[in-house]
Amino acid sequence: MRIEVGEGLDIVGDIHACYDEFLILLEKLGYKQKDKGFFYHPNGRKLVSLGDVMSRGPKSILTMVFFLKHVEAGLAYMIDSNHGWKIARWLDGRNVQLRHGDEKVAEEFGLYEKEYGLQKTQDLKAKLKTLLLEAPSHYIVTENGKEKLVCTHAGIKDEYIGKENNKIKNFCRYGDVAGMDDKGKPIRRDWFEKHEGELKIVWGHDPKPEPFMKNNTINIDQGVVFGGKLTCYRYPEEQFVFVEALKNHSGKNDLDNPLYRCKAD
Ligand SMILES: [Mn+2]
Repeated sequence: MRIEVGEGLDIVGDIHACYDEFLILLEKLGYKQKDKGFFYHPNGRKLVSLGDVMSRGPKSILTMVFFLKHVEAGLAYMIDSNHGWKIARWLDGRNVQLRHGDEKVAEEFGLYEKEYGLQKTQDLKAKLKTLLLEAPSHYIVTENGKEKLVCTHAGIKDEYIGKENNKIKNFCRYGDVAGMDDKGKPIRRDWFEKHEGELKIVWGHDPKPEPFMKNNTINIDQGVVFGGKLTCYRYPEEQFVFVEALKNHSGKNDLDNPLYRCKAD
């Protein structure tokens, strides 16, 4: 779970199947498409996805296949996440309820199978299942071997950094959830209040209108699927690059839209 910063990392927040916005982001960041659909950065930079690349939005399969290819080729890293874990279990044939936009992934696979046939669909599902099940709960970014930055999906406790077990995986997928409120929304505890020290933590999952910084933590999920924007945090430059959503893809509006709730707050 350690990555040397190398020629630089482009850390991308929750894409949620907004593949068109993601391609615009890659262009803005200077990535060039070369042979067989691979995207390379001329300076050798690499991509890090904070997870939730699929579900809710329109192009889950294309986005997952992008990371399948680029992770296999050593050009990108992808972290475990709540939707990723749900889809992994679904692909594994386990009995899970697909909702909160995960049902859109199943719909896409239905269309994919009609177009490409059962065998090709099963092959792809098996590869994506492995990718998602093997994704780590977090990465530690090092510079000349020194730990500088942690990338995770929904949060992490300081004492979990560098370790991996089921409890830690769940915390990183969902954050510090204290149950559900009477409307069925998760009650989130602010794990970042307890973060101490020099190590910077970059996370997503909880959409906020702008990057949110507290105690050396940065949230870079700006809710592109809800009509917000897709965020990249470049390291070591510590710069943000944004792509505005082409539309609100989520089907949610007004009070159901988490971005709207943030703005109203
Ligand atoms: Mn999430």
